Amino acid sequence: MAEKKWVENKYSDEEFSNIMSRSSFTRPIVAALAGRNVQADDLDCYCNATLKNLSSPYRIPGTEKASKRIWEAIKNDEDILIHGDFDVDGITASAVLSWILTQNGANVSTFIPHRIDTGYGFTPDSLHLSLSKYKCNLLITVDCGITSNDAVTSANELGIDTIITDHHEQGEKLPDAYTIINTKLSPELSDLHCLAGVGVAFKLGHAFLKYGKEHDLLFHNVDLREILDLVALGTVADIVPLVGENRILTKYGIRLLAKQIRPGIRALCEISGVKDQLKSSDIAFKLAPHINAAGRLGDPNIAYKLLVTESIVDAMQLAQQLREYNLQRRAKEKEIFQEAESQLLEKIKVNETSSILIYGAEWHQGVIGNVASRIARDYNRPSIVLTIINGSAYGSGRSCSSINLVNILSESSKILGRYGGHPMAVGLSLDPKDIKQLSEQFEKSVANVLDVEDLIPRILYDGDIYLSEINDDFFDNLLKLEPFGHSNLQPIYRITNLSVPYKNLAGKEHTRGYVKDSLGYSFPFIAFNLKPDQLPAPPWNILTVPQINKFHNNSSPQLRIIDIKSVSDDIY
Ligand SMILES: [Mn+2]
Repeated sequence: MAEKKWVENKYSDEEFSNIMSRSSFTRPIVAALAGRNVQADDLDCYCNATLKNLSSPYRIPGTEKASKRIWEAIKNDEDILIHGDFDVDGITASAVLSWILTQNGANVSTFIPHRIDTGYGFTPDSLHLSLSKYKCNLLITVDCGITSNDAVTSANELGIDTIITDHHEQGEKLPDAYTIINTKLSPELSDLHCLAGVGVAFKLGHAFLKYGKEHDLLFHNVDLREILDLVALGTVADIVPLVGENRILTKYGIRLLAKQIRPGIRALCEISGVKDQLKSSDIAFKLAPHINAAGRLGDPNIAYKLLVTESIVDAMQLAQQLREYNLQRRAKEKEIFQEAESQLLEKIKVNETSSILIYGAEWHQGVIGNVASRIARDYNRPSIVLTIINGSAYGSGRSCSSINLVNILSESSKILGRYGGHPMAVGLSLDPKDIKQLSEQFEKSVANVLDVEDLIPRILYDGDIYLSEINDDFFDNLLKLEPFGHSNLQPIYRITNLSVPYKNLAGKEHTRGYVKDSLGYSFPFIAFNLKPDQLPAPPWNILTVPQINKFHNNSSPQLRIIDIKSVSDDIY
């Protein structure tokens, strides 16, 4: 194992005592809450927030104006076109808004661009392609559009009003749209900057219903709770922080998802092996990859149809297709990752660089983002993977630590075509002749902001605990911290000075066993992807996620080991 630095989540003793005295939580849970910066005053809301705690959608500028315009479109029998995107966020956002508007008599069609044919987001090409298929007087983008100045100008020339809803970072100049709904344009809405594209679309849907109720226009009082399963799906899949209102939306959404009421969700759970007790990790690792695979390798409309169909027979067929796509996606990804890695070992002295940029001819555009993620994670450096297709280079970049890739790329904007995205994940295109220049500038820009410290992989943990503290109360309390995900990871604890009375190979490459502390308490553990002979010499200090292991009808607590150090080697 590569040596990783263990860093304890910092919190003040005062905050810890405040939470301790005002809750019935056990010490390890209080440490996790304090480390997540949950204030004692917000404790009740954090643990028990209900949908009533969602703020008014009118807080977001543009929602009221957009709502009025949509109701006008319904009254005048105009055609509304929702322009989505091909990832889970863009597809669920399209489904959510389309459902809310259709229930109230709107004529809605949905266009999801094809990654290879039209590329990412709302562009002049995607506008013209969508207009060749659907009628449109009013166009609403979801999860895209904030940098689509040209496409909006073209729409204006055609007499089409455009409402932009997006959560991506803005460019230099905002598009000349009818109205723009994006919380990131308003610094005072920082509590809503975490929303995914589907969260923003949900807010517009909510505003639309509120406006309808206030002006006596409602045709059908939609129960927004019924669509929260899709909001949770898009939010968790887009890896936005699960804090603030995202926590509320996903908490209730996951409960609905777990009921598998929607035929598409039922079918998707079936083919991806999700049973009852669905958790946010099932969304991230099982459901989302299948939906994304449609956009990566085939037709994202299959995934869209799956989410909106009312027929379980159709849903099973569509889900089967997604299964195929996902298998192909995994095979391609593996192939390209291996090619990229051998190139990396040959050409790049990773220890001497701050960044990684690699490229290949005709690598499949749909999977290079995942390859970049894996490289950035494995080598702990901001990484760009480019593919050269038909004389152009297209790429994906993924960041690490706190480096903002949108800012980094802006320093190379002269040689880039389209680029943009999020601080941690960007897309870009350029002329292949400029790759060398980009590579040099990228390295320079990253080196400028990168600390040597940033290059050492680190694991944040929530404090030291004793084996005796992992009891039934602990696991009951832990449920209050869910849903887990980005910015709210399942708590990781350090336990020191453990002997290992027993360990054995589990499956082909894992280890199961027992650890024991000096007080005589012992506890079962599982160490994934580590065989017994790869483990350091005991006694151990470990970082662990205590969890309930469910197997058939049995459930028992165990320690999932995140990292191990021999006590004698633990210099940090
Ligand atoms: Mn998104």
